[in-house]
Amino acid sequence: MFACHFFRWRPSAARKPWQLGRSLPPVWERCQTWSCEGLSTSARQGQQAAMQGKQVSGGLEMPFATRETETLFQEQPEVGNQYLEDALLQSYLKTHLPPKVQEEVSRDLEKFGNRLLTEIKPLAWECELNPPVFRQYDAWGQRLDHIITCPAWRRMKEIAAEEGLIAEAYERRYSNWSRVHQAIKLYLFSNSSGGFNCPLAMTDGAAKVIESLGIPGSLKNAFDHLTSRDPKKFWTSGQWMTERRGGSDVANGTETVARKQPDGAYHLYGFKWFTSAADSDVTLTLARIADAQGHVKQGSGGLSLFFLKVRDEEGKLNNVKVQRLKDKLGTRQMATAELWLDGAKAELIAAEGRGVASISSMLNITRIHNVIGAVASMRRMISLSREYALKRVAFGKLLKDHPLHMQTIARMEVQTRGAFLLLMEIVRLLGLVETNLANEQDQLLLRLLIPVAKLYTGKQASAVVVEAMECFGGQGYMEDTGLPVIVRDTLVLSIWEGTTNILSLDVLRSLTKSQGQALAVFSSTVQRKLELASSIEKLEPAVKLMQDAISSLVQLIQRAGSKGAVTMELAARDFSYSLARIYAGALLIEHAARPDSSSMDVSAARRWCNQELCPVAIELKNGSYDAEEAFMDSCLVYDGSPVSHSKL
Ligand code: UCC
Repeated sequence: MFACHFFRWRPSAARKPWQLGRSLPPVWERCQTWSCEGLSTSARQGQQAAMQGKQVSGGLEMPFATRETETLFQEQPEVGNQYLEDALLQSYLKTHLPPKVQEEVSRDLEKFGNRLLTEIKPLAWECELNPPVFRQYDAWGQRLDHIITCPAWRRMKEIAAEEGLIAEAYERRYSNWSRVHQAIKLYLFSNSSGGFNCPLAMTDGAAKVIESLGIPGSLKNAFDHLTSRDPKKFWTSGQWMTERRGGSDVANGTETVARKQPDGAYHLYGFKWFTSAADSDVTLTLARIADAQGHVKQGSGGLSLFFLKVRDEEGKLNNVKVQRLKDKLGTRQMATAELWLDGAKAELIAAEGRGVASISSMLNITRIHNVIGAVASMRRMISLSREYALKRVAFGKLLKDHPLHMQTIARMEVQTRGAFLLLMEIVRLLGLVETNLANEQDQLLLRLLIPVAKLYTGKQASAVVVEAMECFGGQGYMEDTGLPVIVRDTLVLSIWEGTTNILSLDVLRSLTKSQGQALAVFSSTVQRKLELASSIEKLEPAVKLMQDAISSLVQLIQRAGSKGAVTMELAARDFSYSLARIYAGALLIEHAARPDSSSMDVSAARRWCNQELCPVAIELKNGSYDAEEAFMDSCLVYDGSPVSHSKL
């Protein structure tokens, strides 16, 4: 029997106002404290866990009807202050930040870590239990299109402002380190945000676009709201990009049309298929400007970037109609909607026809947030797994004393460490770029590493959270433990903000645009990091493996370059994985080469480098990217009839 007796059934009649109008799954309410990690504990539980084996066999002697079904039999895994419990995070800050900045940032993070535990985590669980509902009409048939969010969700918005989760990055009080500070706060916030990390990602992206446009006068007010620390003033932004035919192929699939008005504003007409956090205050979106004859230009060059407020001063929707809310696997705390734009008043904010290029600074920011979410999910699942291993007895001993179990968690830990350092490297570079401290090489490296990290950590996180779920046995599959929420919310990370294949093609795009320079910078940066470690004996094997991987990569580029576009496309994903593994390997080695590094740092670097660092070289050798293999791919998929091969 699972622990549903810790929850009390509330009939649907007792729903709260924000739950009206949608058939909700049963609402379970906690009898005791709100906690997404599950059950409350008592002092006796440690003993109970140790006695567990005895109870199970002993239970057979006891008549079932008299057994204490109300008694907890397993102490729950609980995490503490996530800043204080993250040794790698602390050592990163100590190594890289100037001492005074490190001291202040550390103090803020510790305080925030406590606030997360005491105030924010319970709100996150409330958001999970009370997803947004959509009320399209009132009782008298009047159209409302009201997305009703729960009080906890709205409180998250206030907290985000109070904590400066966006502001921190734009105030730049720690110069180039402000981005690192902000990213770490978001990383700590991510798993306790009740899905509010999503609107924050887009808000950050919108602020970035406005800043990159030089904060034009017409957008100054919006920029101030998006970057405000005042909860009453703070706005969030959406990113309305996806249309029915254009999830990935935005350039060709966008149908929304913009008609210019005599006052210079535009009215937008179209249908947005996925709009995340549709309760946001403002949004950026793409549309095709119609000429006097009503004609629009197709393709990427026909797209322009617009800013609009979702509601007017009175709270009336800006000629936007909500068709319905999406029924998603995860991120259910957050309202994703289908929206009709029926003359929505908007402002053209960048050069006509430069929509994709202009919104790409938003994409790069939201992709970094995606990496933050991925690393945070991995870290949270590992923290819970290791806690559980200290409390759960199986086969007569605690899980922590089973070597195979520890090996499983250690492997996840190595993956998470690599991903964490990759994230830190990207936000470090972003901080340099934003404070004009970056050189051209830094900029090229950042452009290349964003898609690499997004695609790689999205996949890593999905694998790690599913693996970690197993560490709890059947409990990992139980809704009321909160663990499935983390799993569901993580699985989206390889899809939104560009799927793995689309991001792999973006990696190639960044290399092509730089005419190979980005790869040269990548390679020299990795080499530099390895040199720092070359005199450290314990790291020698790892350094050697990395050097072999880089030379394989260089040879591959020379060989594949002459093979044409199809080969490059087929190799794109494996190539991107190779870049991710090599770069993260270099970062782990660099971290392990610090004078005050620990044996765990060395072990993590060594283990990371023991995996296949350059899978693209192996696949090239196997002929996986040859035309015949591509033909066979199609045959395999269609069982002998290669219907899609003509396109190659
Ligand atoms: O909206 C979504 C969900 C929101 C939820 C956010 C929460 C996330 C945070 C999570 C927290 C846990 S999902 C929507 C996702 N959609 C996408 O990501 C779109 C995927 N598709 C692509 O990325 C494609 O590659 C496109 C749309 C960018 C391809 O468009 P084009 O027009 O075919 O691409 P082009 O022609 O290559 O690029 C046009 C211009 C070029 O500049 P110029 O003209 O100067 O040469 C490119 O260099 O745009 C530039 N460009 C970029 N620049 C394109 N991509 C980039 C880039 N990433 N960085 C810099």
